Amino acid sequence: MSIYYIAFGGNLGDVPAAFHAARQCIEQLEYTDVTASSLLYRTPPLGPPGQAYYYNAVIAAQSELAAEDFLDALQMIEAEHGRIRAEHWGPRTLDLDIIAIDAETMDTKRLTVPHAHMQNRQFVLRPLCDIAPSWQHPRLGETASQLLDSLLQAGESALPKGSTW
Ligand code: A4P
Ligand code: MG
Repeated sequence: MSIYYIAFGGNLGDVPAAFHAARQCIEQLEYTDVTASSLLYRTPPLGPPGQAYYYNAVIAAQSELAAEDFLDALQMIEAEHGRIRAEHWGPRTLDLDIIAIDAETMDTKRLTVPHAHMQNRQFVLRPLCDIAPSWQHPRLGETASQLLDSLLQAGESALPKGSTW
């Protein structure tokens, strides 16, 4: 049994509806329970200019699925909710990334865990801190809340408070 932290992102169409549906689909996966959900944040887009603001959230799920099976399931859920992979870091309806799996590290063709960019992204760290502030990054040795503090101390402005969803 592992705890998966899953980041939700999207900036096209009815994103909150896609997030709700995706959370329900994850809850319905075999051997899997959603155990926590962060607040829902509005975040400035990282990537090509001119994109709409994103919605972002993070959930925790307890699962007996192996990591690549879990990734397959997330990619099927993305496909069902109209994910179009056109432009790298471009607009998308629903992006589901595995942020972390307990304190595991993984580097395979399909998976880097913890997610390679999580430590630089307030849109991941802020919601992760809602549900797991003391989760410790196994490569960097810092907790989610320490990583978030580093970004804020480096001068990033804090995201506006999130909302329930
Ligand atoms: N992959 C490797 N590691 C992982 C992991 N830990 N979780 C591989 C999920 N997938 C992982 O991802 C490409 C491949 O990464 C997958 O096939 C998988 O085998 P993708 O989701 O198909 O493509 P992508 O999302 O376009 O690329 P990438 O690099 O995942 O983009 P990001 O990092 O997801 O960034 N701005 C705001 N404000 N909020 C956002 O959520 N998101 C992005 C996308 C850009 N700007 C944003 C946001
Ligand atoms: Mg992605």
